[in-house]
Amino acid sequence: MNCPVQPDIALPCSEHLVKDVAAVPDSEIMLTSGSDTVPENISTPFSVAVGASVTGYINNSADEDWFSVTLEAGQSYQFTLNGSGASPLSDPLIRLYNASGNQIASNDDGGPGLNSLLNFTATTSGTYYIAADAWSSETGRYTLSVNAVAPPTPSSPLDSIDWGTAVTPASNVINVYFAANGQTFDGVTSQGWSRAG
Ligand SMILES: [Ca+2]
Ligand SMILES: [Ca+2]
Ligand SMILES: [Ca+2]
Repeated sequence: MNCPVQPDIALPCSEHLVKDVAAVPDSEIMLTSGSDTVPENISTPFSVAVGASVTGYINNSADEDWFSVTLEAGQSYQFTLNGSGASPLSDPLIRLYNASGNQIASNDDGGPGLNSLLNFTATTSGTYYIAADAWSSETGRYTLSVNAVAPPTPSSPLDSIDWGTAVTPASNVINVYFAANGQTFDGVTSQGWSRAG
């Protein structure tokens, strides 16, 4: 399929381009129920590369479509599953399986609307399977995407300061001191972090 390259424009043939990446057959892509061609187990011949997308179809209430994906230990990834195109899948559900085909993560509505978004940091390098599914018996077309992302930002130590006390500052400045027991700042003597109260 020769499609013109027009970045930032939703091309009519853009979905053919993503189809070609993963080589999902037309019988899966075209809007025909009952023509499921993407297996729901580790025998699937289809894959999706990191940084790529694939389009398919949830053909019936029992359908799941599995795509192998190679992940690297220590790398964080974001998987999205969105209803797309004509007859879009109305309520996607995304599942992540390990190399043995055991589910290790899933997400229903983490994306916009009822779409799915799953963040995952791999602890083991190798083959995983990312699967398109529907929350219930919905059928329809989907686009599944895999992207490497920066790891989640560590929690700020300030997040731990939540004693349920309303603070009404006299200005827009709140001073926070991490002080050892007995140290005094702003007229307040610390009781240390090991003591409650
Ligand atoms: Ca399918
Ligand atoms: Ca399937
Ligand atoms: Ca959903």
